Amino acid sequence: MADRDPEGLVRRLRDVVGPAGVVTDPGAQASYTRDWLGKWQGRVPVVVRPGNTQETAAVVRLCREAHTPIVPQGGNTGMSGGATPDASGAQVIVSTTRLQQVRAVDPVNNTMTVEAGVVLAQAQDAARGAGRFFPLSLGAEGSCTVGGNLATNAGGIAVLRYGNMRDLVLGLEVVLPDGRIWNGLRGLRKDNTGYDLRGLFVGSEGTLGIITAAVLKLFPQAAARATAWVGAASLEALLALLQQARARCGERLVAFEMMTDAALQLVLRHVADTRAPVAGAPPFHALVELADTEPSGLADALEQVLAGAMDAGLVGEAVIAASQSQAQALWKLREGISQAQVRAGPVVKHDIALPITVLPAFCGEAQAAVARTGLDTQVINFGHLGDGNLHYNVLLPAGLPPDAVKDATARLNRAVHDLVVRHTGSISAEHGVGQLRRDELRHYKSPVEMDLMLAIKRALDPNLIMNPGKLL
Ligand code: FAD
Ligand code: 2HG
Ligand code: ZN
Repeated sequence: MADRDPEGLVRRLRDVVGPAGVVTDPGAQASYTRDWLGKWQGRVPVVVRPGNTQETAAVVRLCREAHTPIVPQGGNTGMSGGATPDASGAQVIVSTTRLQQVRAVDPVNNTMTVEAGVVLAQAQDAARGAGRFFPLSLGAEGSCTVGGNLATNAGGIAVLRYGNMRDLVLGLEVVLPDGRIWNGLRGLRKDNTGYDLRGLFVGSEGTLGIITAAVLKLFPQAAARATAWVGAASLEALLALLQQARARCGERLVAFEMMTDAALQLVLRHVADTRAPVAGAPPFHALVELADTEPSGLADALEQVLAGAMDAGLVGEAVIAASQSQAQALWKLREGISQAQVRAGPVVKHDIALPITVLPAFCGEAQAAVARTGLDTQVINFGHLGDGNLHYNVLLPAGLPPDAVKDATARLNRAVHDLVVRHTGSISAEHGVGQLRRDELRHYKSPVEMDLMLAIKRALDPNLIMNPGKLL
């Protein structure tokens, strides 16, 4: 800790947030200082849990005075190590988990104002309670927070229809690195009064300030949903199906998720109560979902799209969920992939975005590039096909020693990311950079872009106390 009197700082922080707002016992800190994947482990003298925006600002001011870096943390479900402190013991975690208020829901303006520590599923419930729909949805929605979703610009399964978190936010309240509060909680769809400050904080991964509240967009609730699973012989066939579904269903198409058969088999092996949705083992699978505010006609529309695709030879086996529980069983297969990977062994994660046109060529070339490393690997390729976002993950043998995992990670990152950049893609689509991809970012971003980002960082956080070692 840069502060010469860390105990004094902890005492002053306790004075601000009360005894319930500080965690100093290392046992009780364990769930904060380690990430859920078990990749990163940090050490802190204290986890601070302010109860409101004013307390958060006071905490930031105290840390700034004590030259003590802050690691903002929400639900700690991130995939890139952004919320895990370093091992120096010189940083403190500021957890938003007590910022729990749904401050307002306005069904006429179609907005709600929620605090950063509200869990995503609770935000969805609050919208539902007012007869509206908040569309961000992802596997961790039972524990990730709205603040974390904003700070990582989270994506998930409905981006195709509703966009990512950046598209779903109208206003922000942020505690700045100097302890001032920026109140930008405006529920406006039009506001051209200068630079896009809100946009700066979305995706900033805790490096520019602590988001304490947000105004989020709401949408009409769907009256009907139709969900199908299809098997296909190639990625090209799935892309053709995607185009047809879009052309016929328009905005009713809300999700188009892809997984290879290797990914499905991993889930069937490692996740309880799962079974193969279609006969045979087609090399590619897709989970397609339509939703509409009109209660009737949706299943027919889906059936027609699939019948047309079958006639054209695009898909083989297909199944349409006949009930909500069947739909849930299909989603369980898709959402079980992360857990199945954890159980299978060390995995090198690639969260990449490409123009969907180049996905088939990319996948062929990436398979060859991974094979050329000569490593013992299995590619687990899946993702949000409609967004061009693949989780092109590579599984390594269980029990591989940490040094060998590190070496394999560096070689596989280079093999996959070189190809991504050659195809004008992005090396971080939705999980952020954190500490996982920091070196990769520096390797691939142009000097101009790095300069611009560093200039923004220095302007907002000249003392470099917000989440050092992450992103930049
Ligand atoms: P944390 O993990 O606590 O923090 C993430 C980053 O945000 C850190 O850099 C942290 O410093 C910063 N941060 C957190 N809160 C604040 C704040 N209030 N102010 C400033 N900075 C802050 N992500 C997707 O995008 N799409 C998916 O489909 C998806 N699926 C997932 C499935 C599973 C099973 C799991 C475990 C994770 C998944 N994720 C997915 C990743 C993760 O859930 C998201 O990144 C989520 O947005 C992180 O929220 P969090 O509250 O847990 O943030
Ligand atoms: C998903 O799409 C998540 O399921 C997690 O973004 C991806 O486990 C992963 O790599
Ligand atoms: Zn994803």
